[in-house]
Amino acid sequence: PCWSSSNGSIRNEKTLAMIKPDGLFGNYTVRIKNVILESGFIIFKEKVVQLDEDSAASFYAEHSTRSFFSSLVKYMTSGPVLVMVLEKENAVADWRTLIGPTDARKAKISHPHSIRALCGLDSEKNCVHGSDSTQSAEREISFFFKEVSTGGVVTEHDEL
Ligand code: IDP
Repeated sequence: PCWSSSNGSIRNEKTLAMIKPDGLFGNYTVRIKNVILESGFIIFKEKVVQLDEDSAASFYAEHSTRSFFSSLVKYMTSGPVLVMVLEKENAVADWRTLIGPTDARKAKISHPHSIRALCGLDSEKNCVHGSDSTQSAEREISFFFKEVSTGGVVTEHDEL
């Protein structure tokens, strides 16, 4: 079952958030985590990962034909990333809203309080990632955390 509240949103939805190498190198982790916690998310799981070329390419497989793909893989493997499973009502959409538009230059103008406006540089180096749909969240969470269940079903050790 999906656990819906009265307004139809999914309670305890999960999404995948990532602080990309520029975010970690720039020491933005604490500020980003404060935004996460102040916005009512639970950090359900987290770990630091160094992606290799194959895993970065696989994570961004949907962009494999784009001109920026090899540059993206190089960026994503340039240092460690911090991946987090965030949980709250409407986690997917709310985390996307908090991070702001893909192009950090545009974010600084149109969404000055977004995380990408805070720590991103341009359309590639935008310091954070967020799943763009519940389907992506499911794929991306199991990409990094095989043990986490994402469906609306509450499993034995999923919740307190
Ligand atoms: P999103 O991260 O906001 O969902 P996507 O279009 O899914 O944006 O792109 C994935 C990642 O690929 C972006 O976060 C960014 O790092 C990189 N990227 C997207 N568009 C461009 C571009 O036009 N040039 C260079 N890198 C890009």
